[in-house]
Amino acid sequence: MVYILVTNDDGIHAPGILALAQAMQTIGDVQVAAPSINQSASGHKKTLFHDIPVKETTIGAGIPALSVGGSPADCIALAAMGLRPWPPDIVVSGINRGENMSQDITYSGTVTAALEATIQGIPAVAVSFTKRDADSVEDYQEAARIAQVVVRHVLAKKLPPLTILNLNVPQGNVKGIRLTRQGVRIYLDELAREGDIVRIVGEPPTGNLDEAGTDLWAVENGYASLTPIHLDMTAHRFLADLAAWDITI
Ligand SMILES: [Mn+2]
Repeated sequence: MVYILVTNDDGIHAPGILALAQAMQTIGDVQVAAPSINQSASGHKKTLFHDIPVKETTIGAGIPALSVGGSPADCIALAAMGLRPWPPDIVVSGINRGENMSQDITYSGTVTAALEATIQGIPAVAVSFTKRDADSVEDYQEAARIAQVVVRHVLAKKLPPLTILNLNVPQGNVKGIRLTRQGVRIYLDELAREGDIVRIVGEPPTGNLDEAGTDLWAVENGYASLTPIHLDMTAHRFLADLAAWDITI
């Protein structure tokens, strides 16, 4: 029997994780380990030197779940250390409320939970849903259906070491799926200040939407975007140039 561990960064009470867990139940046994509160944009945080509250609970119709007072990556690390049955056949993270593309992936708890899984040797898929129109209804069903398709392929084919799949599904009628590379984001953050208190505000990020073949381009044009992500962050193309600097000590 296939066993799937589901996590997210929006928190254990978010609608996206319930839609994902229910979709994964059509494939195998499902357990959940997820943050107790919204941990969006927490990055690949490992909680060291602080207590982490954990609580056994359920979501939906009795899906066993661990609520974790820590980061998304903590959820996977703690699961691997014995707080969930281990190992799962796959870790699936999401469905995130909002897209995670390009440089977003270093901020995204949805993606970094998947990265933690591949560090632990488990294949992983991150799933995010683009809600492009603020007034429209959030419907995770199409993203959940597409996640099912991708997960079935991963279970059949496995993934190379330290490699995850990052799936982004646009709102509305999805035209198909495109294999993509990371595009280039443009962040529009602004500073709001009241005395000694500051806040990062501003419009949602945009990016180079015209460069064909990128994640940004695919979602902008109505396709689901599937990007393989590797944890080797070495700038391989720069190594030769760096060698030419002839640094000696
Ligand atoms: Mn989130």
